[in-house]
Amino acid sequence: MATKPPAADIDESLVRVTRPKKVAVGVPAVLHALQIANEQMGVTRSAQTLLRVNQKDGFDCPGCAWPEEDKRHIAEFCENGAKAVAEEATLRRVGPEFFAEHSLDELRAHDDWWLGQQGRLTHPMVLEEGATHYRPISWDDVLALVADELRGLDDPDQAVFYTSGRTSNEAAFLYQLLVRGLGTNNLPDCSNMCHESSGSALTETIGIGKGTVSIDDIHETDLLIVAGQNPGTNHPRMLSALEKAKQRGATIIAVNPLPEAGLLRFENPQTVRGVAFGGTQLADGFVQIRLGGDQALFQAIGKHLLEAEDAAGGVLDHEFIAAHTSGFEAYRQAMNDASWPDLVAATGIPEDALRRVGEAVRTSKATIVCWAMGLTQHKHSVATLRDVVNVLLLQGNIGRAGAGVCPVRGHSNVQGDRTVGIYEKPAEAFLAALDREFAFTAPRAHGFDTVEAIRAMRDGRVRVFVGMGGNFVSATPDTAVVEAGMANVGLTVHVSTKLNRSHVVTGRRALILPTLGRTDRDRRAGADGTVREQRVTVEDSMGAVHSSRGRLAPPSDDLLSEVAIVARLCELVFGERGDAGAPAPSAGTTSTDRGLPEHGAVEPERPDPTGVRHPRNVPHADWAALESDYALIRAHIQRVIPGFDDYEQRIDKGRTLHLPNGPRDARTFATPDGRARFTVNPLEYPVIPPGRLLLQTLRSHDQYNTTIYGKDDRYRGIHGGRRVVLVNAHDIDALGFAEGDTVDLVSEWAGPGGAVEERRADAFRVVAYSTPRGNAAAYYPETNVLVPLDSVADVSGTPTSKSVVVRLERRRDAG
Ligand SMILES: Nc1nc2c(c(=O)[nH]1)N[C@H]1C(S)=C(S)[C@@H](COP(=O)(O)OP(=O)(O)OC[C@H]3O[C@@H](n4cnc5c(=O)[nH]c(N)nc54)[C@H](O)[C@@H]3O)O[C@H]1N2
Ligand SMILES: Nc1nc2c(c(=O)[nH]1)N[C@H]1C(S)=C(S)[C@@H](COP(=O)(O)OP(=O)(O)OC[C@H]3O[C@@H](n4cnc5c(=O)[nH]c(N)nc54)[C@H](O)[C@@H]3O)O[C@H]1N2
Ligand SMILES: [Mo]
Repeated sequence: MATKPPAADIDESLVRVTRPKKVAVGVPAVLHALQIANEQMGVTRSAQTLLRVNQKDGFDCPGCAWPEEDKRHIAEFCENGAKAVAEEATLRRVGPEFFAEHSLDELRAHDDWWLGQQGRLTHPMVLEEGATHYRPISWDDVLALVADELRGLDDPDQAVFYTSGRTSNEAAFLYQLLVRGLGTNNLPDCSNMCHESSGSALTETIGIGKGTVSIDDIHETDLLIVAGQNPGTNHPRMLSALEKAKQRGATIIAVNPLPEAGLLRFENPQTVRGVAFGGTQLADGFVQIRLGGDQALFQAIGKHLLEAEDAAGGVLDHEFIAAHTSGFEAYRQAMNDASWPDLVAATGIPEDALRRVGEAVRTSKATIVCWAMGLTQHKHSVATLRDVVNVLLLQGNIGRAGAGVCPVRGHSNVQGDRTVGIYEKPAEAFLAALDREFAFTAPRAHGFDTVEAIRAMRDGRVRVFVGMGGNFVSATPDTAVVEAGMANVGLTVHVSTKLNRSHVVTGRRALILPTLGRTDRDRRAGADGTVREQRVTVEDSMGAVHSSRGRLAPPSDDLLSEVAIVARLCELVFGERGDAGAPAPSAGTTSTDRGLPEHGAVEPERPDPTGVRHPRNVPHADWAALESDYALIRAHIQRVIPGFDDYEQRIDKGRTLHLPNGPRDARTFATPDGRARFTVNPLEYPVIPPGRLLLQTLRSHDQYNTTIYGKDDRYRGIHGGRRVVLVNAHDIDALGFAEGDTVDLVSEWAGPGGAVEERRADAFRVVAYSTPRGNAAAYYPETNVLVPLDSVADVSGTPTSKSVVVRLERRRDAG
């Protein structure tokens, strides 16, 4: 069974543990990246490729969503960006012979690392019901099969369309149009498991679900709080920006249960100084907070600021509060009532230390709070982030230089995908614009997010699952439930670059549609036969959109881009220009009988802008033209989504299009009362039952989400294995274990009826590590099996991957 750890990975006696590193990056990092790149790509291709990352005429690094600096280094890449590129630009191939050689059962027995190591997918493949092996299939046949299946649904809500955040704006926009044209908003995405809590909290409080700072603000700030984020591993280019801020006199405070290397000291491989003089000390303060204690920390800061204001004044920005906010008095009252002992209990930080953080904020002229998964993957994440906003509003730290909120996104285009419509709860204004542009009526009912999609799969309500990138089976919580749910689906379809677990844990029938990645050259032939090289666009974590163009020969001539795959599906499902495709309706059948969408009160015939009359409620566009010229897709985006005026010109020659951001640009807030909102959020924090630990599931230095590059976690001193659990030495002792013991992790979750459900992950080696008492850490995705499907954040529905109650159990078979 796929949920069992593959045998090759389980001998954790092989793991070596050394002292964690205090310095991030530097020469060893560059050497390690080059070694991986050379293994995967060879020396010449490595040099060619790495020099093009994030250059103005090059491709956007698929690694993370941290923005590029305006002045780019010759090699604007980091160790982990280089690994992400090497993973994609590898010379290894997974073609029909590979699938003939390896049965599904055999592939299932391998771990994610092995699957990913096999190379790039090169041919469309089909797994027929009951078959033991995938076999090759032509593009025409495979796309016809998908289109038939989609048109044959009784109800479009029986299909689920997942997106992972590497998909370009162009592909994502077309994809959401396909989905809405079918008649559903079932568009779950990786964001649901990632920054959804940020989007929820920021939209409610400041009226936009995005951050409000630019890279210049980071450089110019006075105080940076980096909470719940490990940039040394996950956003290494951010360290250069932190270094610059630091050199200009900023104070940096790291808030984390773990002393992460990159936050403590940084050697910049791109400056001689960085390497020669032992690096810059980045964080001035390290708050070793308990898991889930951040809401309390920000309440403590707010309380401290309000007390200081009462004592001597001069702390709050009264003008800003009066002109731009609402709800201040209620917030002030709530902080007045907050109790220091509670705030201390929740954070594990003494009152005087909490007040010192408060003082740093009080005396700061401009403050930015950056965060990532440590703040978004808890039950009370939305409340926590509302309290972050409260603190910033007190001093007017939104919409001025060097100040603001900075959720640091993960996938390189996850923010762009949401901007162009990958969302299960689309806004009415967006849908109305879509309706006008494509002469149809998009469905209004909300669709499934990731967790709801899994529930529907579990309950047998999903007939077709499409994954636009990503690795749904491994990335989602409650692996056993997801695997069983997948098996309930009639057809699973994955548009992918690399082999992963979702290709081997499938629906009754399964398809693999191989596609181009960021680094691949994308040439499309137009109607006139001329072949043009295409570019795509992506949006970084700070709302800056720029173009990306791959330059490498694709892994096979037989690959279609994501855009081409979706455009062809649109044509097959909706017909050329939206008027052919399906057989003409015979008398007496409704569009639903024919498996065609029927939603809302749609007129049976509606004119389209070209004057042609169309019988059905489907979007109308020249799909073939869109496939052969992506600029035409951008023209549609420009007409549907505000802020993309002159899209084409503004991304030309490596230029950047900065999307409008009301709070940042003009202190305008698109909330119901037009003001930024102070909110009152009752304090929450996890209470750990006796004899149990609270487990966070996190990334090692050698992985990109479910893609495992290797089995080391260099900065944390773990080598040669991933099944380790990091525990405070006193807890190891108190629980009756010893360092090096092998244990099972058993999660405990009180289900709906109150009965405690248990989930088990086998064979982890216990490692003593600096983490607060009661807290533990282990790697994702091996531990996803422990995260209960119903354990999600309030409001945002994000799985609580940083907050899983576990007990350690000695392995029964251990000697
Ligand atoms: N190389 C590489 N780069 C990546 C990725 C990758 O896998 N590899 N993934 C990409 C993606 S999709 C994302 S979303 C980002 C993820 O970037 P991160 O959020 O940095 O990723 P995690 O490894 O989940 O790390 C969570 C951090 O928060 C801390 N933390 C956990 N719980 C708490 C808490 O309750 N409070 C506080 N204050 N801290 C806490 C952890 O100790 C850890 O340092 O990185 C992106 N970039
Ligand atoms: N327990 C736990 N679970 C988590 C998290 C956690 O911290 N803890 N983090 C969550 C987070 S933040 C995220 S973002 C999700 C990530 O969830 P996903 O985005 O679903 O997972 P990835 O591992 O990033 O997906 C990798 C796969 O994407 C495909 N791929 C790569 N590049 C491309 C491309 O350009 N096009 C296409 N079509 N396919 C491509 C490859 O086939 C590769 O195998 O996981 C979440 N799950
Ligand atoms: Mo993410």
